[in-house]
Order: sequence, then C-alpha cells, then structure tokens
Amino acid sequence: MYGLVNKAIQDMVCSRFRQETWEEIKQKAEVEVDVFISMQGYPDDMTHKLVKAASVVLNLSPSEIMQAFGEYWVQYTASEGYGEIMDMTGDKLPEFLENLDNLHARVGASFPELKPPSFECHHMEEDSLNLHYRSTREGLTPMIIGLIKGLGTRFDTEVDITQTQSRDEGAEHDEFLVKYKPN
Ligand code: 1MF
Repeated sequence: MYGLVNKAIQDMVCSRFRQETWEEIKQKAEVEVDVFISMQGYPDDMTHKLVKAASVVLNLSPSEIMQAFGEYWVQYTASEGYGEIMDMTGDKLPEFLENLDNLHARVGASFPELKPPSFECHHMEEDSLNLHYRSTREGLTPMIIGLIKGLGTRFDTEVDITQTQSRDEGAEHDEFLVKYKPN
C-alpha cells in the first residue's frame, strides 16, 4: 500500500504514545524504514507486521488496533492533503459511502498503483443501509468498521455496525448492516 498508510499508523501511535514506543514497534516488526514516503508503494506485509507488533507492544488485539486505525484514517487524510477530496465525496454518511468508489477513482487517476477496494450501498430503511465491501486484500475488515465509525464522527452521526457476512467464513465478500442517526 502507499506509504501514506504506514505514515498514518506512525502518526496515530506517536500522537497517543511516545516516540520511543513507535521505535519499539518498528523494531519488533523488523521494519527498517526511517521515513515512510507517502507516494511510494510498500508491501502490504509491512503494514500487517506493524499492526501485529503494535498489538504486542500496546497490549491490544490486532483487531482493536486496526479499528482504531480506521477511525484515525478519516481525520488524518482530511488534515493531510486530502481534505478537499473528502469534502467533495459527501456531507452525509450515506452519501459519502455511496461516493467512495469515486474518491478512489480520483486518487487512482493520479496514483496508478492504488488498488482501491469497492463499496456498494443498498439503502434499506431511511436510516440503514447494506454495505458490500470488496477488496483485493485480506485482513482489513476491522479497519473498515473503524472507518465507518470515523465517518460517523466526521458527520456527527451515531452509527451502529454489524457484520452480516464474512469472507473469513467463506462468503464471497464482507457485508455490513449500517444503522445511522444524524444528530
Ligand atoms: O492501494 C492502496 O495503497 C490503498 C491505500 C489506502 C487503497 C485504499 C486506501 C484507503 N482505504 C484503506 C482501507 C481499505 C484498503 C483495501 O481494502 O484494499 C480506506 C478507504 C476509506 C473508507 C472510508 C472512508 C475513507 C476512506 O479513505 C479515504 C481515502 C482513500 C485513499 C486515500 C486518501 C483518503 C489515498 C490518497 C493518496 C494515496 C493513497 C491513498 O497515495 C498517495 C499519497 C501521497 C502521494 C501520492 C499517493
């Protein structure tokens, strides 16, 4: 994934813990990169190693780290150069989710190594939708839950997410029921 992802993990850890904690995580992960370059591609494996190491050092489960990271990503990208594109994507939760593929298409137009996931919405009741998440990658599902919670915070909307089908359990892709209530 693009270095922006690893940079965001670093930023999250350093904003909540000490610089030394981050160094310890990198060391445990056997990642020998001094500075991540946002627009450079890094192996996905490196990101997964950082999450695993962080889970050991911080005594949280990998899934908790990924979820926290998803929430963090929404504010991080909004403040680190992608604010305009985030603003263009929508000003309500369901609208934003509906337009996520367009966001990735815009980013991917400039950065062809992007391997964007795809999000498909089926609107149910007025206050709920079925979200289909398809990705070339595995193991990022907890991050998706965090991302949706992060969007809830961004749009001042209460969200309740349940996973209704799982690739881990043999389904073709992950699916979520998202209930939401704007404040
Ligand atoms: O392929 C990739 O490197 C990649 C990286 C990040 C693909 C997608 C994403 C973003 N996505 C990560 C989790 C899902 C990954 C997967 O299943 O394959 C989160 C998507 C998302 C969901 C909800 C709300 C907001 C979301 O993201 C907004 C977003 C998406 C992409 C970028 C920024 C904000 C982005 C921008 C520039 C990038 C990479 C991603 O790369 C750069 C950075 C600096 C200079 C040049 C290129």
